[in-house]
Amino acid sequence: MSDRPSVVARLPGAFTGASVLVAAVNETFSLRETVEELRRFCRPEDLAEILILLHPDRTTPGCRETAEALVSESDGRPPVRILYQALPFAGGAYRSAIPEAKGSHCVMMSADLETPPEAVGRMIAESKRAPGAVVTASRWMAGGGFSGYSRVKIVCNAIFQKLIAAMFLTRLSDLTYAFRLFPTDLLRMVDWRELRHPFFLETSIVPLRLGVPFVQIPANWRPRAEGESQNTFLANFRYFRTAFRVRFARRSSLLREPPAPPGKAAD
Ligand SMILES: Nc1nc2c(ncn2[C@@H]2O[C@H](COP(=O)(O)OP(=O)(O)O)[C@@H](O)[C@H]2O)c(=O)[nH]1
Ligand SMILES: [Mg+2]
Repeated sequence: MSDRPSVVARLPGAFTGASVLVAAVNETFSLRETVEELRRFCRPEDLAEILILLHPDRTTPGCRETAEALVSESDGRPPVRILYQALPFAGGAYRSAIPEAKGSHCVMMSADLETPPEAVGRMIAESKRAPGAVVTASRWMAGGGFSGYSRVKIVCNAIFQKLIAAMFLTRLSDLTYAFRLFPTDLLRMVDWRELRHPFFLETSIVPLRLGVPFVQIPANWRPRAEGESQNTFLANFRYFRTAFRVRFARRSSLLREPPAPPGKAAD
């Protein structure tokens, strides 16, 4: 039996506020600009909170100090909080925040300005129109793009996007950009498996397999001006393993165990 109707039926009927999840390891002025631009481009009532996700050991002292300063400068509109990840790596940072988020929706973005904060206001506007949808940013749509990406990387990215889109029968043009808005209930329903960068693919292809609607908006990627990426070129091959696993998984295996019905849990 298909799980599709049950998942879609459990998605929210309204947008009431976004928890913006900003993972950071070695960003200082880029993290500050990210938070300041979020406040500039979003209405305070649309942001439930900004959660800065730090690694307890690997986040640099400068990055932690910037995060602490942003928390103490915040006037509570929206609240800015630091969350130390309980699971490792980039995917683990976002996954650790899922149980904590207070918003009806969560935005996954970076602290290195490769995910332009300007687009978050546009994501929220789309989410108000379609609260049950995932709103995803695309660098391959008109109005979006890559600046400062080598030609070889752009060609590899284009080929990869087309292969995965064909596997999942989707017209979405950017399945790996770590820049999306999700209904929080959806994030809580899925049994996420990836801890590293393939989490950024898993978060597009699992909702696709579950029949969740998507809205795509353009966004411009530009390379970070500070710190280094935590990803390596060879690690990109791990994305194929994720794609095959999710493509051929039973839909029900992509979901967490549903809570036991009342009266069955006590024995
Ligand atoms: N808290 C936390 N953040 C991470 C970790 N790995 C990467 N990030 C952050 O996640 C975002 C995306 O990672 P990045 O290394 O830039 O990957 P790339 O953009 O794919 O090259 C950046 O803001 C990183 O600082 C991690 O292990 N923990
Ligand atoms: Mg980056």
